[in-house]
Amino acid sequence: MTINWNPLSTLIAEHDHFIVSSHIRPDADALGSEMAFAIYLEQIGKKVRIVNPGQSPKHLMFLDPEEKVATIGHVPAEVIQTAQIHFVLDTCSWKQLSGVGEAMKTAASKKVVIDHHISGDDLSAIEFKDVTEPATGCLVYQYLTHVGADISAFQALCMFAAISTDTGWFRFPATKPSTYRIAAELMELGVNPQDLYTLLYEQASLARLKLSGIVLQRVQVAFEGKVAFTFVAQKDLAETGSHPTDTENFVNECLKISGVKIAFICVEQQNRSIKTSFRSRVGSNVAKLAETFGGGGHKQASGAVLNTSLDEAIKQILDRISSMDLSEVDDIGEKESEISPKESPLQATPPSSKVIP
Ligand SMILES: [Mn+2]
Repeated sequence: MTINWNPLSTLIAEHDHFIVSSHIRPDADALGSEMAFAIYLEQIGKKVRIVNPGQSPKHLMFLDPEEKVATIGHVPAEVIQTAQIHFVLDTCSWKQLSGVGEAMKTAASKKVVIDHHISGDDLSAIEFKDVTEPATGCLVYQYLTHVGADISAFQALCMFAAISTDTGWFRFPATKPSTYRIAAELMELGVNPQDLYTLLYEQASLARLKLSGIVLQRVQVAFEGKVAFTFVAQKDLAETGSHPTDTENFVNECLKISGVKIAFICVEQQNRSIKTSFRSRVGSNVAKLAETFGGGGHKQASGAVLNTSLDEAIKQILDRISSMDLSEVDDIGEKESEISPKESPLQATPPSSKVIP
């Protein structure tokens, strides 16, 4: 699939005042794509503001060293209202645009979406979408090369960060030969993947490392090793001096155990509710599971909040897993011999011992 970029060039040529936005909790694909694209617009003499619905995470501030990215609450309303084109990158969802979406709705600007997500709302936008691309960064790169932009080393870094993170460092199924070609070209433009990897993935605090020790020590498996889980209590954060965001990714560690199909982590919140994240390998649908607790998400990653104790939350989740068929055998064309319907991955004997000692 190749996007016809000419209409985008025409739109840009005919206007001068632009807003570039992306989704709440911007990730490296959102920020990297926005930065690389906005810098290009500036290079060709356009006025551009990057305005997001929420703050950028601290660990991604290296993509915005001059703090160009503003949040919607911190820009005067007329900035959005007077823009001629409002670019939306890496999302096509009103919900994900949050406050930016609200402001967009009343603005007269033309809306333009550059995105790679399958699902989305009708933003009444001109869309430049390619769902076969693993990252919006790939689309921005395509456009910048289409117009022969003079891509700086920093823009290259932004796009490499966008693409490498959305592909799980080039290993997710959406990664394709052209993805590696783009990476190669970005490297030729000055990106050092080793340094970038360190910036992205090797910035843990001592507190987080200690917390991970506690949390991983606690991992238990159930259902004959097909489900792995752990938990974080408020006192663990206090004892290690960790930040609540430090619990991110621990659930993915649980999924690394051989044979595990579903992993979850229960994190006790300050208000004592239990925020639970579910992960699964292809073949099991944890969105269904999260929905039964009033949550939601994707088949492979979902979440829910349970208003109960840690001990009780884990018990309820295990009970629910034992009573549900979460397998997605047909969906992925998995061979019947691998998972027989009789022996669904999640209908095995529940664990006998009490979950939390
Ligand atoms: Mn993306």
